[in-house]
Amino acid sequence: MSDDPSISPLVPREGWHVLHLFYAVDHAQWSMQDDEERRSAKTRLTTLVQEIRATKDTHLLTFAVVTPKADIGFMLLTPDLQDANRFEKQLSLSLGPGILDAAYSYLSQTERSEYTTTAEQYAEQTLKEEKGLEPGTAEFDQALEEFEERMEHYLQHRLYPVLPDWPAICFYPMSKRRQGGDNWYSLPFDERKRLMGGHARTGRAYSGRILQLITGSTGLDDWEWGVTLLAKDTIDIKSIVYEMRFDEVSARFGEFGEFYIGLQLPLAELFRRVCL
Ligand code: 76R
Repeated sequence: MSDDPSISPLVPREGWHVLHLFYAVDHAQWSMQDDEERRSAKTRLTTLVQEIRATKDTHLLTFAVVTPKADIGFMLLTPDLQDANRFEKQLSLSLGPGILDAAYSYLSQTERSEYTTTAEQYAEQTLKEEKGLEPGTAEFDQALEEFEERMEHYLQHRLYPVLPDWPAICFYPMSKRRQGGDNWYSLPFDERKRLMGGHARTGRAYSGRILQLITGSTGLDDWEWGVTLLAKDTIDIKSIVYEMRFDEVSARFGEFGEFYIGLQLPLAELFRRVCL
């Protein structure tokens, strides 16, 4: 909620706003603060993080960025863009002016995908054609029921995700190519759908090892999607991204921005980690 009641919330018809924020710590500025100032700065950030996390339908991941591309990262998911904007300004200033320098940021929204597999497609292509199961048999019905349950969960997760505290977080922005014969947006829907089907198959093999969240950013930021991957082992991040490069949809159409790797940490450890 905004402090000024005349400012209306800006909540999308469905889904949430998502901000990825990456900051570098200005250690020269920080070293000029005395112990008392440093303590109160850290308390301010800690209190702010608690306040953000106490906001309805709002999640905030805090992580240390590996490599000097940045030091501290936040991933904020919240319905109202007014809140997202307010929290983002507060986070930037929380340790005092000039301490956190923006290194990279990304605005996107959670979204459904128009290529999600339907139960009919799964029944036809996967159960009948690939697995050779007969409709009406117990095996077929059970497999279809499992699929429907999984998809309900998957759709809910895409729009209203609750992300686990798995240690490794990978973020990168991406777009689909729009060049000559490889213009994703000039392909007919059926062709795009077929290509995305192959992509989903590769992705599903990482179930339980990779938690992926694809958020849309056309019109909101410089690329078309933000890709967030959570993992317990960085090998799974490396191998899913590698394997997908062979997938026709990534091989022909994928264009990628910078990659950021972070480690989710509680704030007290995060402060120690980045030497604050
Ligand atoms: O089962 C289904 O039908 C859902 C399938 C699915 C869609 C629609 C899916 C599954 N993704 C979808 C959409 Mn994905 N994804 C990426 C990347 O690095 C790269 O090459 C690409 C980055 C990864 C790593 C990944 C992982 N996916 C999308 C879209 C949006 C396209 C659109 O809507 O126009 C993008 C940009 C994208 C990119 N994908 C999966 C994964 C994984 C792990 C899965 C399986 C999820 C699961 O079933 O649990």
